[in-house]
Amino acid sequence: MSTDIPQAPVRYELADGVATITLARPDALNALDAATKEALRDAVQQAAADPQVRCVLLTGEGRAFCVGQDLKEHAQNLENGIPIDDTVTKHYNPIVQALLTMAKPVVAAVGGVAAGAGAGFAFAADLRVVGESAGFNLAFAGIGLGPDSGSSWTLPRLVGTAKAIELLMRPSTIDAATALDLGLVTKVVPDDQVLAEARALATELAQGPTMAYAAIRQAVYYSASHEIPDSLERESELQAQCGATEDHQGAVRAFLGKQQPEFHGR
Ligand code: T3D
Repeated sequence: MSTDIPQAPVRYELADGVATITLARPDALNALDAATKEALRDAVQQAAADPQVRCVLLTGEGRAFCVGQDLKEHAQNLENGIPIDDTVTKHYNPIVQALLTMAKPVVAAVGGVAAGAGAGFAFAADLRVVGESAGFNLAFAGIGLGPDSGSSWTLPRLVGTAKAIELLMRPSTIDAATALDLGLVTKVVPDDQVLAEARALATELAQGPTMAYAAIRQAVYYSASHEIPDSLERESELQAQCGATEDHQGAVRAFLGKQQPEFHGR
């Protein structure tokens, strides 16, 4: 085998309805250089578009989940006059847009530190399974930047506006136990069980009512920024779509027949 071929910076595996997307630059703590951001953007968009995928599991290889923008590459870009908004528009925004809007659930397995955009990606998941020694660092202001990767949208929804501003203005690594208390994470588990626990959760979700999960994401996010009448109207539209699914109709029959429902995501 040639040693000249660099390892792909992102791996994509589909099994049991779960697309596992793994940031695979462990020696760089999964820092986001251009190749990694492009591969990640393509992977999340592929998962969003593939009807075989009924849940996405996002994780990072090695001792970090992701430390955000690769600052070594970033320094070179600054020297070469490449503007910041180039990567935000080309990479960070489409990645987070896909994570937050795909019509299926997203689980993050956070086995180590998640910083900057890495934290933003984790916050864009519906559920976060986190290792005991993992942590989150809203590192942006530490290098003189404001928030990106959707963290100005997700973080206040997770912890409230005042805490979000504090975490962004005074970045430090919040440990897993504190993150759990703040409501930033779903579950803290021993480090060596993060991936297995997250995979079990993702597999469970992949066997669930996919369109109902999509409706949950869409209704909750919509209602967070709309008045009650509009939110009720949106619930109504989404419920009509769910009500027309085989999954709903089969589950009602199963309930009345005192059987376990089987969901097929349609
Ligand atoms: O255009 C744009 O880029 C805008 C987009 C921005 C999106 C962003 O993500 S901005 C935020 C970028 N990320 C950061 O600022 C995080 C910087 N890192 C840290 O604050 C800390 O390293 C951590 C809190 C993540 C972890 O701390 P700790 O004590 O566990 O590890 P460490 O010793 O600080 O770092 C270990 C090594 O990783 C070290 O290298 P060395 O000394 O062993 O050779 C460190 O330089 C390197 N490293 C950590 N983060 C990055 C990094 N190298 C490149 N890029 C990084 N982001």
